[in-house]
Amino acid sequence: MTDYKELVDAASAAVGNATDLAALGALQAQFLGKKAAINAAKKQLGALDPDQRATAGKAINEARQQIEAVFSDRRDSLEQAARLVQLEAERLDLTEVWPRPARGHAHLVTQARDRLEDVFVAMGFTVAEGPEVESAWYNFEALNIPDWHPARGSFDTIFVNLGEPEEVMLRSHTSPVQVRTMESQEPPIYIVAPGRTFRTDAADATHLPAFNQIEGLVIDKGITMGDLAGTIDEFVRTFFGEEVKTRLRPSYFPFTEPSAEFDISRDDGSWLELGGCGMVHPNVLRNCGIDPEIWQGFAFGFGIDRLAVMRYQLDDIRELVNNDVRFLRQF
Ligand code: FA5
Repeated sequence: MTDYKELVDAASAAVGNATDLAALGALQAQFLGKKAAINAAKKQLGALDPDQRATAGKAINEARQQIEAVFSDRRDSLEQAARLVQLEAERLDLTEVWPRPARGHAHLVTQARDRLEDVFVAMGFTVAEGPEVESAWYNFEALNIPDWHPARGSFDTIFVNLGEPEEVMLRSHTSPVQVRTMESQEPPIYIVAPGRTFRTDAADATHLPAFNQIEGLVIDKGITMGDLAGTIDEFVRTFFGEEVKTRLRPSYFPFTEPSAEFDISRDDGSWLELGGCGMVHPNVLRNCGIDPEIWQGFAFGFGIDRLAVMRYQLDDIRELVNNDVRFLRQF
């Protein structure tokens, strides 16, 4: 009877050195395959006495089981290692890229517009809108500017090739939204209407052909010029700071009477024109179906781009549309 312990130890040592499943498979053929020592021993059992055969057979089976157990344990751990390698290889890196690419932000005219809306909404106004392509009725006539009126020329209007000549245009101011609002809402009315406006103006340090205005309109009972002055003063102080002063200067607009231009004070003591304003002309109220004997109101309109230039102390209004990222990033 052969001592099989050596064989089991040899298998165990060899298996311990197998570092992958392929190597283990080769060893398995060597220790448990047809030509393996353990199987050769089995074949020789027939030559033994029945007594010895039983004992030897039992020893061979035990040794075989031990060798199989050695292989099975090793296979388990190699398979587990192979799974980990595969998992690692297939792993998707879902962590964020760091440092993060820089995020964009709203353009400074949009920021100014948003802030203006906030300031007026806090004062009890709602935000209204109107189309950028307008008819002569909304842009001029309803606003008390008939086609013979010299003020029509001062708006440097960009006409659209539609309908009768000079009948359809890109709106030259946000004042048409006054008319649209009064036509569709019953007073009292407290609205602001920011939006894009267009004129044939050539671009220079203080002009753009496409710019932004914000319109304000209040229609209620017993409204006076004092309410207008107070509203403008309140808005300017909220937007620019307590130290900034406002003043109204007599002016002329066909759609307001009396009319004024409003200025804000600058650090050096000079004044900067921000926009126009006045008490809504009775003809405008009538054109919109509102009885001027019962309702009064004021309106104002000013340039948002000019306001941004003032607030951020820019040298040239064209900076706002050059789209130079190095400039825009600063705000
Ligand atoms: C008007 O447009 C009137 N609708 C304002 C108004 C509303 C008066 C309600 C009374 C009652 P004006 O043409 O002055 O007015 O323009 C108003 C403001 O728009 C100017 O003060 C200026 O801030 C801005 N603005 C005008 N043209 C340009 C331009 N080409 N580029 C940039 N801003 C401009």
